[in-house]
Amino acid sequence: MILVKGGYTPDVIVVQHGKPVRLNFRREETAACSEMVVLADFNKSARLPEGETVPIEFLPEKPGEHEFACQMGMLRGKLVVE
Ligand SMILES: [Cu+2]
Repeated sequence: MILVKGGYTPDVIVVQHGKPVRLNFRREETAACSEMVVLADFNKSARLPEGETVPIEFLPEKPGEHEFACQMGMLRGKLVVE
């Protein structure tokens, strides 16, 4: 579970390559800044209604580091694929 409130908590997520990943985002604020989360390297984005848990699922095929961020790129987190 990634809490979204003025940022992402935790803001570093470590996963294994070759295994399907589900990130559950839960936004606990109404600030417009955080209403979308974008995982650009995987062509994923989602709207985060306040108080709802929203999953983003994808398959990281190789090791590397990727950013997830709000639609403006102000709030940032890092996905580490091992
Ligand atoms: Cu923002």
